[in-house]
Amino acid sequence: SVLLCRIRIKGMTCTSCSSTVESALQVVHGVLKASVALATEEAEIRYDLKLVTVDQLVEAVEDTGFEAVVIS
Ligand code: 9UX
Repeated sequence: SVLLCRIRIKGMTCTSCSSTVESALQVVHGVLKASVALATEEAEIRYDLKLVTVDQLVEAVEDTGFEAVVIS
């Protein structure tokens, strides 16, 4: 089953930052689509809940060096 997750990401200052986070999310097993908006500091992720957890999505963001807080 596919769900949508929104994560607030703190500390991004340029489009290279947001691209790094977006790419990190896109390669996580179970992620179908991920987009990161610098202006809103938000990631929107479509994922298969049988394959990946929200905690793992948060970890993937934090592994890039930015702070992540689940919004919904
Ligand atoms: Mo460049 Mo964005 O170091 O942090 S990738 S400002």
